[in-house]
Amino acid sequence: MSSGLYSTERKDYDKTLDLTKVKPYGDTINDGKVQLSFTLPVPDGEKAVEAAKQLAKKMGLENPMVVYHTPLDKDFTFFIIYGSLIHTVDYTSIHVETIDIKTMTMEEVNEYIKEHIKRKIVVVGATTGTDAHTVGLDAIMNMKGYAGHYGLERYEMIEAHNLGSQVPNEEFVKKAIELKADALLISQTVTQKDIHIKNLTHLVELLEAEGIRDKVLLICGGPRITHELAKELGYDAGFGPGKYADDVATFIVTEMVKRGIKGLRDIQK
Ligand code: B12
Repeated sequence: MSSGLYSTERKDYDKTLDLTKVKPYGDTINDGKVQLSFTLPVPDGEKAVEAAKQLAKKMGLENPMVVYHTPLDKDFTFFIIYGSLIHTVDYTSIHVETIDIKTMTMEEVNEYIKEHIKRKIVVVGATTGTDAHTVGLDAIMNMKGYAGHYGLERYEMIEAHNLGSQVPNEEFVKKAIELKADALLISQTVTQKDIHIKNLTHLVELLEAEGIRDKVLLICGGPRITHELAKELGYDAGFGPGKYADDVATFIVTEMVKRGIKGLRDIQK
């Protein structure tokens, strides 16, 4: 790579950049400049502004400036604050779990399935629990696709079932067994009070109780989902923004072959 923060070129240009002590950047390297926004449950006014400033200092901002504040109603105030962050991180010591595969095109995935799996694969997806956000899951599954990437319903060798939103975990598991799924796709958008974590964990528990967890690929996605979080929760993979049907399809088919996943075809219910 010849450009970007990591290149020798860039480091020579900016001698003050130390990747063991990285902090935010505004105008000059190491200035620590950040913009922060939050709401306080207090009425708008000078006392509220001072409270926001004190909180920003406690968060590690030097010289915090409240550049915008507005009442949301009589008891709540919204703030935007600028300041310089005092904290740094050691970028060189960071390791994250990522999905390290070269994404195939839809045609390549179909060919791969024909050659290596020799039958159509069954993918069942839903937005589960109380979550009513369907757009993310549709982006992955819908025939029309999203951002120029056709969804799984368009794939010749994939039988894709989109069960929609607000599907209870119990019903999802029942449907997955009925449809003889090979891969399960769960979308979670709402994160308030960590409801997505509880919901995702509950599904894993149900699959384990049915004795079918290891027979399927279990994949989740959504705006707050990372691959690392998904793995922590007992999923095989997690896909967030910027990921599309072809990324998901590639993961499913290569992983099915690599791990010899047979799906739920032989489950009698
Ligand atoms: C549209 C929308 C709605 C619509 C949903 C309509 C529908 N049919 O989906 C409606 C109006 C119903 C709605 C309701 C609510 N919403 Co809303 N909504 C949004 C909004 C504006 C866009 C979400 C969206 O469609 N994104 C586009 C898709 C394509 O992006 P995506 O989901 O990230 O999907 C991508 C990846 O994440 C990934 N992916 C997603 N799912 C999956 C699944 C799998 C298996 C895989 C592999 C990948 C994958 O692939 C996609 C493509 O790259 C967001 C704000 C925003 N701008 O993001 C708020 C937002 C998500 N909503 C929010 C909230 C709070 C709510 C409500 C609770 C509001 C309320 N108090 O009533 C309700 C909840 C209703 C419910 N029971 O779920 C919050 C969530 C905050 C949080 N941390 O939980 C947001 C962020 C708004 C905000 N800033 O407060 N909402």
